[in-house]
Amino acid sequence: MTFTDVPNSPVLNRGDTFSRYFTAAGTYSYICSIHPFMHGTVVVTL
Ligand SMILES: [Cu+2]
Repeated sequence: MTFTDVPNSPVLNRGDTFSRYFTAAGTYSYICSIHPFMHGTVVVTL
């Protein structure tokens, strides 16, 4: 996953998991590095 900020994930295969710790509230968009049409958003609230 490529986030609009860092850190990004390595390439993930089916069934893989990835976690990252967000230290600030906000809306973080991400895309699949290989398939840019695969995208999502993480909303962090305090
Ligand atoms: Cu993909």
